[in-house]
Amino acid sequence: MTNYTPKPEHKFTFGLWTVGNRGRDPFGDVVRPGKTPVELVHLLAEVGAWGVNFHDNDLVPIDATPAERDRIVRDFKAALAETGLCVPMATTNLFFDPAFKDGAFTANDPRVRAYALQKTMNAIDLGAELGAKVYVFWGGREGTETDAAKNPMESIKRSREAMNFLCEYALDKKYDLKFALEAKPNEPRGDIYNSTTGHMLAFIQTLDHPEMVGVNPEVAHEHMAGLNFVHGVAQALDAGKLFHIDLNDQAFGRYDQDFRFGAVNMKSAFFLVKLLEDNGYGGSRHFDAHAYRTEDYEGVKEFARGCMRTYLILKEKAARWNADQEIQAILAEINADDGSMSRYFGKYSSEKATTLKDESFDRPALGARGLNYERLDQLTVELLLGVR
Ligand code: DIG
Ligand code: MN
Ligand code: MN
Repeated sequence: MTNYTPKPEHKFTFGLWTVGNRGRDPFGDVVRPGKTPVELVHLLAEVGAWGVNFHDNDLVPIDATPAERDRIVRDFKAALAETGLCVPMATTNLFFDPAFKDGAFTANDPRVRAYALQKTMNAIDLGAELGAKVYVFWGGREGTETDAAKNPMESIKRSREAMNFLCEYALDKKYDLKFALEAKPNEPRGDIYNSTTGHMLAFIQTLDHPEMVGVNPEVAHEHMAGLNFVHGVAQALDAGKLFHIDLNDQAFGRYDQDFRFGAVNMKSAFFLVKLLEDNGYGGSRHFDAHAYRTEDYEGVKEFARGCMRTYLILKEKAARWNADQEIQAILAEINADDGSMSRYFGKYSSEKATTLKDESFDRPALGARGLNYERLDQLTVELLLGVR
C-alpha cells in the first residue's frame, strides 16, 4: 500500500485564508474561532504542507501600525523558521475593504485606482521580504453589475496600465518575482473582467512585460464558467504560462464553493493531476479551498490532509494509467499511423497543398471506424474505482 504522506517535494501549499477560514458565508456568521498566522503556520506544518501563502492583510491587518507590522512579520518569520515552511506565493487583498467596492485597478474613482497601486506595491514588498517567487493578482472586484457604469474598453486599458506599472515596479526593485493572473467569471461582482484563464492569456500578450506574467488558474473558477479545467491548464502549459495553480473543487452552476480537492469531480481531478505530472509541472500545488462550515479545526486539518492525500492518490493512479497495458494498447490502436499522411503535415509548402488536393479519401470508411472510446473510458473509470 503506497504511503500518501505529503513531503516537501510535493510542493503542497495553502493560503492563510484557507485553513484560517472561519466559516462565515452570506447567510451565516463565523463558526470557528480565529487563529493567528503563527498558529496557522503550525497547523499547516502539523498536516505536512510545504508552504504557506497569504494576502497582505491575512498577515498584517490593514490598519496595523508600522511597529505592529514589524512585530507580526518577525513572529511569522520565526514560525516559518521553526517549522521549515516557506512562502512560495503572496498576493494583495484588493477586494475586502469597502474602498474597493467598485474594483481596484478598474475603479472609476482615480483615487481608488492610485490607492490600489500603493497597496499592491507595499504588499509586493512584503511578499518579496518573505521570499515569495510568485505574486498572484485576483481581480475579485474588477467588474460590474451594470455595464452602464464602466466602459469595458477603458477597464481593459486601466487593467493593463496597472499591470505595466507594477511589472516596472518589481523590475525597478529587482525582485525575483513572476506575476500570475487569476481569472474568475463572477462573484463577488456580477461580472468580472478577464473572466477565464483564456481571457487572461490573451490579456497578458497586450502587456509591456508579458514574459514576467503568467496565469494562476483555479478549478472552481473555470467550472463556474462551465469550462473543462484540464483544457484551460493545458493551454497555459502550452504557452509556458502556468506560473501557479489553485486546486480545489466545484459543482458546475454553483457559487464559488472552494471545496476540498477532488471532493466533487474525481475524473477531472484525475486528468488534471495526470496533466501536471505528465508535463513535469514544477510549481506549487496550492489548495485555494476551505473546510465545510460544519467543521471544527480538527475537521479543517482533515480537509487539508484530504486535499494532499487525494492529489497523491491520483498521482499514483496516473502512473498506473500510463502503465496499464490494456489502456495503452487502445491508445496505440487509436493513434495508429502508417506514415502515409505524414508528407502532408508540418510546415506548409505549395507542393504539399497541391499533392494533398489530389489525394483521394474513402470518406465512408473514415466515418465507419469505431474508436473504442467507451472501453477506454470504462477502463479509466475502473482504474479510478480501484478494480484494476
Ligand atoms: C480567490 O480564489 C483568490 C483569492 O483567494 C486570492 O487572491 C487568490 C490566490 O489564490 N485566489
Ligand atoms: Mn475560488
Ligand atoms: Mn484562488
